[in-house]
Amino acid sequence: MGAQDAPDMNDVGMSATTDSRPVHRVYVDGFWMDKTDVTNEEFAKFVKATSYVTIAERKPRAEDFPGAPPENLVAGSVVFSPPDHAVPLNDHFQWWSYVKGANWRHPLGPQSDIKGKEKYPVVHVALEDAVAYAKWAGKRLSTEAEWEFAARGGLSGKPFVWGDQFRPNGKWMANTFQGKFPVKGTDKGEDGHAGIAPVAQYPPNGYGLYDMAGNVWQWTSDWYRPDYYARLVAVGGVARNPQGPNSPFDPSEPTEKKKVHRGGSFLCTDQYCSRYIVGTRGKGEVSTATNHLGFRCVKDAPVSNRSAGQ
Ligand SMILES: [Ca+2]
Ligand SMILES: [Cu+2]
Repeated sequence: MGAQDAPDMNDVGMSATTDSRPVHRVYVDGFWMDKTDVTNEEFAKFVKATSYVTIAERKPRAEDFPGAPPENLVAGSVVFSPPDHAVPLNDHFQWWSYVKGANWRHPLGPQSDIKGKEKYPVVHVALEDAVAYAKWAGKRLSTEAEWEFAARGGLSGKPFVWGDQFRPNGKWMANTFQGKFPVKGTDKGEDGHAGIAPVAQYPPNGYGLYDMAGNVWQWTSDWYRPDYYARLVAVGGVARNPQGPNSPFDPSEPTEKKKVHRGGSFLCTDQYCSRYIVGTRGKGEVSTATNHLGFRCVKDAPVSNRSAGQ
């Protein structure tokens, strides 16, 4: 588990992948994972059955944002809003905006909708939204270790979930960003998709799982700490079913409670953030959703199946 910097990894403006080292061994019990990210169609069924309202659709409470002007306490979410000219890559506020009225039904804001996008991954889901869906479906979010075990699809120590080359024989294997990041309109979608893609448009990995790299980031159930792997290694031995640290800590934003994201998204590019490389880690504040963040679920395997493999 974990990643070294891959040869094509640049990560301008992002911290290097020191949080994904040292590479170490873990053991996870058997489990089942959804083949794809949860789609708009699936999420709509859940909302219909439960009348669930996502965080992005709720008006922020004044007590949670002391000092915020009341006109800013409006339901919405974070949307990729590319500039039309080159910008320095050390300031992500250049291409992310809080958009009033953006939510899973309106991914780019009130004027947008999801008609015809039934098979696209649901986005603008915060952690508790994903957890609520999983519970309703009789499933749960994966731990970070389970996620990486699944993503590797039986391959060990490879930079990509499909193997060694980013484009084996010239073939695109994941939905990432082409063109000049993050400039508007330069992603012409040489990989088949400019922006978000429906699920399962690229070959599955060795375990039959789709989109374990690129398209949308995925929530896991682990708190984020950059030193978690180092701590596991300090304990020694093979970590069994690690569940993440007991509490979150991100030195770059110490007051924010973050969980681990995995997989990268349609915005990943070797010019900025190569986190389609398996083993690299993302992170996000638990109540923050965006239009490149989704999730999938897992389910425990029956106990008899688990012991069969030992
Ligand atoms: Ca793309
Ligand atoms: Cu990225």
